[in-house]
This record gives sequence, C-alpha cells and structure tokens, in this order.
Amino acid sequence: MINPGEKKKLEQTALQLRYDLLEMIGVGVAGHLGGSSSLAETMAALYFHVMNFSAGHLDDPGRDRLVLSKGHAALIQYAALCEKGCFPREELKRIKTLNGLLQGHPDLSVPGIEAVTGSLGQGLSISLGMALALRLDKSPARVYVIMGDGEQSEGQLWEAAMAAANFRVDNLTAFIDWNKVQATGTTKDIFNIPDLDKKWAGFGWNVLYTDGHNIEKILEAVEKAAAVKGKPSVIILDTIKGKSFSFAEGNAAYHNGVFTQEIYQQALEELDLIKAGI
Ligand SMILES: Cc1ncc(C[n+]2csc(CCOP(=O)(O)OP(=O)(O)O)c2C)c(N)n1
Repeated sequence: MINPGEKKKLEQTALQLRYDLLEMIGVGVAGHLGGSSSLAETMAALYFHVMNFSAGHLDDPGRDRLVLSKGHAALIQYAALCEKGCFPREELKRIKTLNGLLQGHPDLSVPGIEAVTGSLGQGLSISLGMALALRLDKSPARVYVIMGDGEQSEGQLWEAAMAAANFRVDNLTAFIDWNKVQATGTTKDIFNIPDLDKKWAGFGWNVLYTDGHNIEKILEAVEKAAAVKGKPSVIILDTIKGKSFSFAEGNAAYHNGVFTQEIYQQALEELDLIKAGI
C-alpha cells in the first residue's frame, strides 16, 4: 500500500510523462503515441517508486534494469528517463533529428537505456540473460521487461519464456501491455492469441493480471511478483492504447500517428483537464 500523497505524486508523474509525449511528437511528424501512453502509469510506478535506479548511478552493477521490448514505444521511456534527470529536457524537442540524442527506438547511447530494442520479440531473451548474470553475481537487482500484446506473436519470445521457467529465474518480472490494439488494427483481428494468461502459466510462469492505469494496483502486482520464488512472473497490464487522449484511445491510427495543430491543441487541453482533477 502507498499513502495518498505518494499515490498523487505518482499520478502527477504519469501525467507529466504524457505531456512529455506531446512535446516529443509535436505537429506534423509521426510519433508512437498509442503504445507509449498505455504505459505511462507503469513507467511512473517502476522508475519513480519501485526501481533502484538513479541518474547519478547509471553504471551501478546493483541497479534494477528495465528493458522496453516493445521498443517503438521508446517515447514513454525517454519521458521517464528525462524526468529522472538522465539527460537535459532540450533533447525531447530534438528527438529523431540528426544531431539529437533520442532516436526512434532505444539504443545504448541514451543514458539509462539498457538494451537496443525495436525488433519485436527480443527483449525477453536479453532480459533473461541479464537476470541470469545478476543471479550469478548474487546481486539483489531485478530485471523488468515490457512486451506488447501484438508482440506475443514473436516466436523467440516463447523460447525465452521456456528458458526462464527452466532456469527458475525469479529476479525477472515481465509485463505485457495488453492494450488490445497493435500497429494496424486490433490484436484480435491481426493475430489472435486467446488465453494469454493460460499460455504463460503453461510455460511455467507465475501470472498476475492488473489494471494497468491504476498505480496502486500496479505496485501491488509488482510486489506480489517479487515475492514469488523459483519461477519468473509476468504481469498482464489491462490497458487502453492511447489512454488519456480521446481521439487516440483504442485507435490504431495513433499507433504512430501525426498531429495536426488542432489535434495537438485538443491533446493538451485533455491533459489539462486531467491535471485539474488530480
Ligand atoms: C520483428 C518485428 N516485426 C514487425 C515490427 C513492426 N511493428 C512495429 S510496432 C508493431 C505492432 C506491435 O504491437 P504491440 O506489441 O501490441 O505494441 P503496442 O500496441 O503496445 O504499441 C509492429 C508489428 C517490428 N518492430 N519488429
């Protein structure tokens, strides 16, 4: 349980991350709003409450690691890293420019990024390697990895899932951003994967399910996962793609959409309304 003050602070952080998304996307250039916004609460919970992670200690071997396997949602991780002080705010506006630090997918030149991702399906394998190495070092650090629901169709991921269970890796917590929409339509229409929970359980994982926009519930699930010994845990985050932006919620057009000036203004106003209510 967190106290009401901390809960409010984390909700404000999630909102700030969404403002940062708008700053990065701007007007007239495509940006991954949908799958970034669905993760705002999870990123706020992990980076600002759960993880042993600080901008001043990015090389600390004992730090917790977060790998964004669905690397196209890099904007939300950049927002969190910026708010943590890993790089100057000015970089947000320089995103995807030749001289900018931040590019369209995560890479190791960005302080705080732990793995190069973007080719879907690889992040769990990378994270498993990190978790095994940390275990060999007897480190208390944990590895967190975030996958998409569309990403669940990648075969490599299931190989890593079996390996993690086989090696009884319990310092690894995976998340599935179950936002039900992928790049060009609903996940159900494009590559239906029913009974995701049963599949992961069948592969030997401890499976948890939570409301991915409720910070308290996310924290509860993360705590439960860490308490399970002898097997890895996966948390299915029930989320809404494009959450907090009415025009983008559940809308594949804003997977990597372009804002007009009017839509940009609307997005800002919708966030301002949420701000007034927190
Ligand atoms: C191996 C691979 N195949 C295809 C793509 C193209 N691609 C980028 S995002 C995406 C959809 C991902 O959907 P999901 O995992 O549900 O992400 P979210 O909706 O949460 O953004 C696809 C197919 C890719 N990045 N990597």
